[in-house]
Amino acid sequence: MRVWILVLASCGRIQFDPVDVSACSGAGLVCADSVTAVTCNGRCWAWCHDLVDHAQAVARCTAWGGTLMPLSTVADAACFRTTVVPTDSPWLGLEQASSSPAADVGWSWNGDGLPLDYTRWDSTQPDDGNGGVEIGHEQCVRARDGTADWFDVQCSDSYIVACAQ
Ligand SMILES: [Ca+2]
Repeated sequence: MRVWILVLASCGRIQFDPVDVSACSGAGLVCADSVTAVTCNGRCWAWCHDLVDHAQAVARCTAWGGTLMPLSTVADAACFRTTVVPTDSPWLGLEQASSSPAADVGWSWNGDGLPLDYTRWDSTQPDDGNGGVEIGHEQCVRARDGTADWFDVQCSDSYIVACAQ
């Protein structure tokens, strides 16, 4: 009987506490600069001020065990600028499929291919570098310092690393 109770307690913990935020740590996120780790909306977020291109930012977040700054829900987006990266210009995990026929289509979070439930583009974005037509120039996204709004930029540009588990 005692064993059965322990099993139920274990299942309950897994169901109601999917992320052990008490264990939130930036350990494993490779940065020359110091790493900041905080919890928000039940997730662990970590970032540093290293300036790297999009591919390098993705690789570092993956190695840490997370994904590049995912702001796919209103709740997660609310963490940004209030708790996670209050200033500075981080990469966001938004990517555009290379076959997209226009600047404002084909976007998904970390390449999952799912439609966006929430967007916060700057009023002038996405513009694919003012081209108006998607020609593959700006298929990654960052937030500009001082705003939470999204700007499509070239993936070869350099911005800071920010991740979430
Ligand atoms: Ca742009």
